[in-house]
Amino acid sequence: MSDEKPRLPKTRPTLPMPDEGQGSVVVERQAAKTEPPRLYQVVLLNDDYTPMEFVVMILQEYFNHDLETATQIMLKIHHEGRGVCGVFTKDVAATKVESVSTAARRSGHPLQCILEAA
Ligand code: TYC
Repeated sequence: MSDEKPRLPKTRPTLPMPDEGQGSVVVERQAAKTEPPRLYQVVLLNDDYTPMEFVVMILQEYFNHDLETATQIMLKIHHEGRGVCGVFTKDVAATKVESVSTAARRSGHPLQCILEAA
């Protein structure tokens, strides 16, 4: 199932031109400006087995956080159960989730990484 909210096609009526005695007024519809893309959070979940160092490495390598920020985010996840790694467009967020999940699996860790609408 798609989590996309339906987006109505956006059109905006242009102002009618004055009727120059022709007996009719044409109302044009013009495509409205493109909306900014929806954003998605990539969230890491806590577990009892993934080493803290591995989570810090993931936050540095895949989300470009420096060591101090990565450590703070990891500790937040450890204490609160979850934490946001970054906010991205849908394709980028989905690719991050896939890359992190693959890296965790390859290393034998149960680390869970999910995507949420921001
Ligand atoms: N709770 C883990 C431990 O004590 C560390 C951990 C932090 C695991 C964050 C996952 O997303 C996570 N080793």
